[in-house]
Amino acid sequence: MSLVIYGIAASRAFRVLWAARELDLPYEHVRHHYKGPEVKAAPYLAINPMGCVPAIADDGLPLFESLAINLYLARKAGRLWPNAPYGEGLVYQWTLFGGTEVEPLLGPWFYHTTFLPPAERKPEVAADAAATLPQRLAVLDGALARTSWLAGDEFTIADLNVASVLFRGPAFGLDRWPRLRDWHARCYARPAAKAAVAEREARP
Ligand SMILES: N[C@@H](CCC(=O)N[C@@H](CS)C(=O)NCC(=O)O)C(=O)O
Repeated sequence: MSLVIYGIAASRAFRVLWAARELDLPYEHVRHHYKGPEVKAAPYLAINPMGCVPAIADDGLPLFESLAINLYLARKAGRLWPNAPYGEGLVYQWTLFGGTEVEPLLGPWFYHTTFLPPAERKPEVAADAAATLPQRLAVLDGALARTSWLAGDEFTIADLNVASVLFRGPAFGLDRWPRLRDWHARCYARPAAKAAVAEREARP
């Protein structure tokens, strides 16, 4: 059995590295930079035809899309994965919610307030995202009023996926949603999360 994870920790590969640690999976880490020529070269494009990171090769089987990779790894390991079909439904629901409703807002907000050089920032893009994001965060906060984790009473891959999408959540500010803020802190207090964060900070 061999698992190869492609992509530096300071990228969406962080999500997969966190999941692999949570699942106690041994892996080889190939630190391709998302701006590097290797991610646009044929050998890597055969693994991820989008030419971006992360991707994995699991016993030679290629897979891309960070959140899908995490669903696959958890399902295959049989850990961080609910037993009941409804729990699985919640895992899919929250993962897709993170990827389609939160990431497309938080990403541009972060880019246009912090990441891009000031001359390239578009304040109107950040403002639009900041206007819409609170409704999504309130939905998550409401869910956490019912159960302590997103798919029930145990931490699952849904929590990991959404928390990783919300990596920049504290920079946006989560104090208006105390349950979400506390859940985020609980997710990032996990030893596997701490190790993955340390890795992304050590090797930018
Ligand atoms: N939806 C993809 C997005 C992957 C993505 O955009 N990765 C960035 C790094 S975080 C990248 O490789 N960008 C370089 C490029 O697109 O050329 C996923 O979640 O895996």
